[in-house]
Amino acid sequence: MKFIHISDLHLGAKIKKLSLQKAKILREEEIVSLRRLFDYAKKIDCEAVFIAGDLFDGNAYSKKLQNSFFDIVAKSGIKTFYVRGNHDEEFLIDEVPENFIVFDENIKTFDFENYTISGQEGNELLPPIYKDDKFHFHLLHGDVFNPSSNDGIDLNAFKNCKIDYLALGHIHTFESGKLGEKGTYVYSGSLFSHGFDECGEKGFAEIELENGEVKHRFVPFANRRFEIVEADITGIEKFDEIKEKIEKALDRVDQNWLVRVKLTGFCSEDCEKFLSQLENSFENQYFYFELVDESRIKVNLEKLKEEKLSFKAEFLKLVEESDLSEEEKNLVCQSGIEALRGDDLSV
Ligand SMILES: [Mn+2]
Repeated sequence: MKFIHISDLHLGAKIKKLSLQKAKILREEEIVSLRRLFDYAKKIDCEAVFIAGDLFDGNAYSKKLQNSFFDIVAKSGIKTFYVRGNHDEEFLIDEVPENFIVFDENIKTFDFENYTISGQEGNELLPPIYKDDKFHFHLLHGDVFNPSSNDGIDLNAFKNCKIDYLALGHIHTFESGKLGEKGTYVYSGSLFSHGFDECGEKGFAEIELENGEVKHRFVPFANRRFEIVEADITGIEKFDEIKEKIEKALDRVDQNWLVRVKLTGFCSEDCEKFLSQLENSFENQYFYFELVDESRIKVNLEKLKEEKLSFKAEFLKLVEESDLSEEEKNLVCQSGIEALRGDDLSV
């Protein structure tokens, strides 16, 4: 007997960095992915799908998007249980399909032959009370790692109530841990990501229940992902060499991904960091590409000290004569010169 647990789809979320055209491609792909997910659920004869909140993002999305989603759910015929998240608002449509069950602020339990499914929306959460020895699924949306935060969930309150599988949403990466003696809490992570703050593989949790034994696993699902890679250009001066370094950093990056390359390290003032040229050479190879320069210019302190009538040279001399340790002197010199030059400080 199999179940699928997803969360944090944030359907309709704006993706700020992308052009309108690319954002539209992503939005359309998300609906196609959802169709693929429910097709997969049917293929594995899935008993029920759990959506642990943040299904839609606010209310600034189209009715068409919501219709497409509910059309997929209705056609699948699979029981789909949903608890609202902090980003969910009232649906734009009046009626949801019959097989789409919404939990509200009052805790509620649905009873099936071998298992029960319960859930509750909001912040005033109560532990469920079960009257049988069946397998117990419970759905919540919130943060178990910060119980005192606004969206916090105190796991202690759920430790002894015989929940077997606590299906959670809110945290966008797959995580799981023990709940009480026999139970597990699981974050499925977001089904697809919408920015560089949620890099890496995205997907869902698949649960298998057999003779009272339960197994769950993360199933990578999203075609696209956001990825940040670093290219350290310390000591590199020439444009072609920097390009090569970036190519190397992009070694394992798929062309369908959305990628940010971060230049790091120290280079000289003469370094050929032609950023727009570099960006041009890569941007057509990936669905989205951006280059962020976080490398620093190496300050040649010895050379600066020799400058005549120079504020920088006088500053360096003052530091040298101070009682600071060698390490502290270095740090003060480096950041002082950067500040005098108007650079961002590296320390
Ligand atoms: Mn949330």
